[in-house]
Amino acid sequence: MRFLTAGESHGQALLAIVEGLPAGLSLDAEVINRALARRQQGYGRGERMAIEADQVEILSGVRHGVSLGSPLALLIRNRDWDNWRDRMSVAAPASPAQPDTTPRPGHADLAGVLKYGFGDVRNVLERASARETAARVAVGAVAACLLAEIGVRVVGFVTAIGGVAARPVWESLTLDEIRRRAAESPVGCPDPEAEAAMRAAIDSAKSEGDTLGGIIEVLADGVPPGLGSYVHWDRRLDGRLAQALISIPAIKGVEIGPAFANAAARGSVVHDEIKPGDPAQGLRRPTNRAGGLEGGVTNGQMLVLRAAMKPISTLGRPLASVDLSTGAESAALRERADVCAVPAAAVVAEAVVAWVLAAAALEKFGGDCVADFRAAHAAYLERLRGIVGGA
Ligand code: EPS
Repeated sequence: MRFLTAGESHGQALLAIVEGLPAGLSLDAEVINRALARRQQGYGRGERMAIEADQVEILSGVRHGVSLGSPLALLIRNRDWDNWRDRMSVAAPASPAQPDTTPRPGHADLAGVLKYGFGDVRNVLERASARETAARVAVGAVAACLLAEIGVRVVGFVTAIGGVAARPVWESLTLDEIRRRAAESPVGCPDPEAEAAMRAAIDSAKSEGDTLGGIIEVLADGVPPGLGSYVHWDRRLDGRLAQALISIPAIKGVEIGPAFANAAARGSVVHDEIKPGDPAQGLRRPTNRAGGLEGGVTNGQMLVLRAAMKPISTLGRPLASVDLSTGAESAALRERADVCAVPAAAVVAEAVVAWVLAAAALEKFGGDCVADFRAAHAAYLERLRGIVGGA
């Protein structure tokens, strides 16, 4: 299963094409729209989100609410396109707008103009924009539908904004409860006590023309052991998950389980002992410090991933830059932008993890149609039940 996206931030639309989705999967645009709406929310978002009301149009691959096994084409129109028809026109305009020539430190601006030979930073920032993540959320919502067929659930939420960290209240909650709390929180965080301090940090950054990053956690339960493989570097699921997470704009670090704390501890208190007794496998793991992955393969434990997001690079009080048209020092370009998009990035992180897990599950269980996929999954779990003492 694979997908591609297309679209510029202020172009006509975003488009995603998903290939390899099995036939027989119930798909409802409203399920995708709910994920899109979650991504649009979050304290600290800018004015753009008041313009957009992201809705998916399923153009192909579904008939009568059920996937056909043919390519799925998903379209999300940009409402803001109406305000950008001239500046973003496909055909050459009669009188072109002034180019943007002062790249923002931290954005793709400078690297992009150097790489592609552009004289206008806009040619870079339109595609480098995090607007593209709306398409990934739509694709991730489809992946989550496939995962639900085998009882896998994924949830992403915020654990820190700026320097404000939440208490780990979610450790005693079900994934559904975490999801509910995160969805109700304006900062996407299941700890209501941290919320006020996070909002205050965002307000303070905004009033000073500044921006904030934060930390996201993604959990997945119901993940069967055996997704991914240790046989080649590019089949290791830890690597694939880290790549997917770090490909989200502004994500700069990924952690699997408490990886950085583990690095400071001894092996005897890091590795999860194996004990007899779980009804599903005959084995159980009293701890989960591996974050659900050993040897690049899922081990049947809860998947625990964290991602660090840097502060957004478009600042109200811009940093120093150079005007590429003159070579003179100049403040970096100032665009309308978000102060903090960590809550939105948590929804994106959930989507990309769902995608990687769905793709890995499809590799493991195969199937041109969902019934085959489910049957292979059930047969596999049945084999695992007899594994202890049977080998
Ligand atoms: C973004 C800049 C802002 C964000 C945008 C990402 O957009 P605009 O320049 O139109 O105000 O709102 O994010 C989205 C549009 C979105 O849907 O998440 C950037 O420069 O990356």
